[in-house]
Amino acid sequence: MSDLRHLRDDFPILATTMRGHPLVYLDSASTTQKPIQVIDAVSEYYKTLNANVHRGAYTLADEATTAYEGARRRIAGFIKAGSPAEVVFTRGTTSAINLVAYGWGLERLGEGDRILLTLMEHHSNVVPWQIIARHTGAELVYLSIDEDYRVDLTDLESALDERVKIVAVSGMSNVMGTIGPVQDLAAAAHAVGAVVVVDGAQMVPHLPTDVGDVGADFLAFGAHKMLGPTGIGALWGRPELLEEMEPAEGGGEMISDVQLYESRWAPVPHKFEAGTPPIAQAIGFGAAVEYLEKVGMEAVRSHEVEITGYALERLAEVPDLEVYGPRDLSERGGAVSFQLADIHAHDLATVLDEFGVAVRAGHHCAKPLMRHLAVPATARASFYVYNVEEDVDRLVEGLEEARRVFGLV
Ligand code: 7TS
Repeated sequence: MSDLRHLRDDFPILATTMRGHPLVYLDSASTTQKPIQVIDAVSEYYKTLNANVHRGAYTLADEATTAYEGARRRIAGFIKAGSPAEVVFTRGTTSAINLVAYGWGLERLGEGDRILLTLMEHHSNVVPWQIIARHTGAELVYLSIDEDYRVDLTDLESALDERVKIVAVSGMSNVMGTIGPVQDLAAAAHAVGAVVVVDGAQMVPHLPTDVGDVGADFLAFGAHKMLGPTGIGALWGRPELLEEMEPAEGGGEMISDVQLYESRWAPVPHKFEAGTPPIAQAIGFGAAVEYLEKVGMEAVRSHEVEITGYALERLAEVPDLEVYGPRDLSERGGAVSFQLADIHAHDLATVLDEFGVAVRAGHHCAKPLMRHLAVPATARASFYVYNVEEDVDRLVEGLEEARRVFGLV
């Protein structure tokens, strides 16, 4: 296995115990753990640089602004954006998608228009569009999932016509690990004049990302699933679309002039960043990206393929276990959902917790997908750079113990 084991020393939490066992953290699709480099960047900011950005006439405020804008530059570089101005800081993936829904969709959609989604979307790429559809009279249409847990493109031709104004798709499923057919959808969507929004919450942390290759018009992602702090994320947008797009929030920092009855907006990206931004979090996000760049995203991806391959192999040895997700490693990332016989996922997760193994159980904020898979919930193990084969072995031992506890052996 491409060995990233040495990285574990950077993550203080991995040295802790849970229920008397060394922690096996298998919930990185929810949020990743943070390396000391990110923790230090946040705490150094508060110790040495703390001031509000874009307003102070004093040195400390200038330095804070430089650090904040430096983080934006680094994040833009990480996704190969043309310029830092194409990167808008948001509170996370959810608020980045909401920004497009309110800033772009609300103005442009109307009766008879359609928003095309897929059945594997996270609620944060469903509910904002439902709200916008309700405001505008537009309707939602969905592409289904095929029996290999991939987005089913057989209905694409009938689903995608000039009524479709927005195509919103996940770059990687947080439930099944499926990599979304983003490039195919983007090409087809652009052919009918639709705008493409990619939910990159799982994709950007796990796959080397070049926005030029993705082919989307907007890409939403968040820091906390890629080693960074919570409370910060980004929306990348094509510069001409960001210019046209309305701000979804008004307030300080986002204006160039305010009169009694109207205002003019600050240049992009600031017109989308109303109020004091999460400064320390942005700096932590920059540090996370710097860390991932040092590891190298190609190495992140190869490690994920290897550990997911090992997990799928080991899980196949567990009787009564059904795994939901593509088998082909080139089509998937490291979120592995499963169901053990008819045991509820929460009960299973509770037994695994007794062994220090942290997995998520539930609908994973993807209820339409759960209904399609005809399960109320799944248990999910998800991997990141710090996971090692022994973590998978501990998961499998926990599952064997669960089979005993639930009387399956
Ligand atoms: N999109 C996808 C594909 C996600 O996996 C998530 C979070 C989001 C959007 C929303 O991100 P947020 O940071 O704005 O909340 N996914 C999960 C998960 O799988 N378990 O907890 C959060």
